[in-house]
Amino acid sequence: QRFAHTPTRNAGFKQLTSADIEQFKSMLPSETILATPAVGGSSDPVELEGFNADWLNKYRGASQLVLRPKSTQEVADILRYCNENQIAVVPQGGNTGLVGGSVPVHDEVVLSLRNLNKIRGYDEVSGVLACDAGCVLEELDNYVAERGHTMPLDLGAKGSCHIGGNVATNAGGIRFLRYGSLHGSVLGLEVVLPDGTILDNMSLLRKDNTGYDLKQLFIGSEGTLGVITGVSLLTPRRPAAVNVAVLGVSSYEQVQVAFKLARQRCGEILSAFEFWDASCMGAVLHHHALRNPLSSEFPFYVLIETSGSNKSHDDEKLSELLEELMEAEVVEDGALAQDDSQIAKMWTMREGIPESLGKTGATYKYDVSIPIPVLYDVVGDIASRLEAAGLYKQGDTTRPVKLVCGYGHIGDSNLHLNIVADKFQDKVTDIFEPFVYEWVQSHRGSISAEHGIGLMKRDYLKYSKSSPMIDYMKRIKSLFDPKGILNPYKVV
Ligand code: FAD
Ligand code: 2HG
Ligand code: ZN
Repeated sequence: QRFAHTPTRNAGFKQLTSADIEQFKSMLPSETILATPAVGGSSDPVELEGFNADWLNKYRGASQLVLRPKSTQEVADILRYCNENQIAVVPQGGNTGLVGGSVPVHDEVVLSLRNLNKIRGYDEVSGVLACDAGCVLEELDNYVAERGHTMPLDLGAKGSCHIGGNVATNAGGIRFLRYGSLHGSVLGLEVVLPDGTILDNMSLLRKDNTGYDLKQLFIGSEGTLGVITGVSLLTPRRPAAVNVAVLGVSSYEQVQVAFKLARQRCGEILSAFEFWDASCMGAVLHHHALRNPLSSEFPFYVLIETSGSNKSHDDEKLSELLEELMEAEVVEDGALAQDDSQIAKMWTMREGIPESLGKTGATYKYDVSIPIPVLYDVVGDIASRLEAAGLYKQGDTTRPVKLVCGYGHIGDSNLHLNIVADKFQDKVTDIFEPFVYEWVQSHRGSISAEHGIGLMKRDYLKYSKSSPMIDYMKRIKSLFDPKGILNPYKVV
C-alpha cells in the first residue's frame, strides 16, 4: 500500500540487474533464490508476494529478489556484495512484525533467515540454549520443554516468528511480567554487519563485564545495524504448576485494584496479568467460536496466570485471591480453568484478539506504554475524536471505523489500542496521528512499548526520544552501516 507518508525511493540504491542475480547464484544454492523475470529470474512473482506483504496487509513492497541463505557465511557473502554495490537489503524473520519493518518499502532485496534454523547446543544444567536466528519460537519452546525448561518469552505469533526476529524487535509478550526483557535473557549474539564482518559474540555466560556490551545494541535494532544469525539465551525451569483464571470486571478502576491485589497475594507466582475490553471479547468469541466462560458480559476481562513449583500451594493462593476479589466486589464473576484444554481456551480469548480483529477489518495498531492509572483513557479519547469527525459511532457498522478497542499487558503498563476500519486510508489515519503520539508524550509514555518503530513510527520517534538521543542513534547507525543499505527508511 502507498500512504501519503511513504518515503520516496533513495535513488542512490542500485536497481538489480541480471548480472547481480548471476553473482548471487555463484554464492548460494539455486533453490535458495527467488527472482522475478524482471531481473532475469524465473520465479513466479506471486511466490514473492508473501515476502513483500506484511502480516497486517498494510505495508507492501516491490522486491524482485528473495535470498534464503543456509549459513552465516552465506549471509556474510550476500551482505558484502550488497554493500559494495549499494544494494538495499531487508532482513526478514517470520514476517509477523506489526510496524512495517519486515517488508521492503520499494525494491530492497529480502534476506530471509528461514533456512538458518538449527539448534546449535543446549546445556541442561545452566539452561543455556544456542541456536540459529531463523528457529521458530514455538519449536524452540517445544525443544526446551522436553528438557524441563521454557523459553523466557511467549507471544501470539509464536508459531511463525523467529527468535532472531524476536531479538531484533526486543519482543515483549505475555511472560514479560515474569521473565523480563530480552535485554536480560539474551546472553550472546552472532551478527553479520553490512560489510560482511561476522561479529561472534555468542557468549554462553551470564556474567561477562568485559567492556561495552555490543550485543545490547542489536537487541531492538530492527534489522538496521546488522543481521542476527545466531542467538544464545537463558531458558528458565518450566513451571510444574500452572493456573489460569478469567475474571469479569465492571470498570477499568477495578482492573487496577485487581492487579494490585494479585501482586500482593500472588506476587512470587504471578506469571501473567492481561486485560481486554468488551469489544475485543465480542470479536474473539465470534471468530474463534468460543463460549464466554462467565455468566454474563462485562466491560472488561482480566486473565490471571500463576506459575509455580507446588500445585496445591498455588491453587490455594489463587483461590484465596479470587475469593477476596469477589467478596470485595472488585470482580463480579470469574472462571478458573480446570484442565489444560480450558487453560488453552482462556489463553485463546486473549492471544486470539489480534487475529480476530484482523478478520473484522483493516486494523490500525498503537502499541504504547502509558502509566497504568490513565492507560485506558486514550481509548475513549480516540473514540470521541472519530465520533466528532463522523467516522465512528459505537455499534454502527456502516461507518468507516467499526471498532475502537483496548487490551494488553497491563502488568507491564502496555496498552494495545486497536482501531478497526473498512480500509486503511489517510483520511482515517490523520484523525489519530499524531494525536495518539502527542497524547502518549503528554503522559510521559512510550510510543512503542514492544513492537518497535519500523516504518510506521519512524517519523514519530521524536515523541519518545529527545533530539540528542535521535542524533546519537543516527551516529550509531552510520557507524555500523555507513552506506545505509540495511533496512533503509526504517527506525531512524
Ligand atoms: P519479522 O516480522 O520478520 O521482522 C521484524 C523486524 O526485525 C524487521 O525490522 C526485520 O528487519 C527485523 N529482523 C527479523 N529477523 C532479523 C534478523 N535475524 N536479524 C536482523 N533483523 C531481523 N510482539 C511483541 O512484542 N509482543 C507480543 O505479544 C506480540 N504478539 C503478536 C501477536 C501476533 C498475532 C502477531 C502477528 C504479532 C505479535 N507481535 C508481538 C509482533 C511480532 O510477532 C514480534 O515483533 C516478533 O518478534 C517479530 O518476529 P519475526 O521473526 O516475525 O520478525
Ligand atoms: C499482543 O499482545 C500483541 O497480542 C499484538 O502484542 C497486539 O495486535 C496488537 O495490537
Ligand atoms: Zn502485546
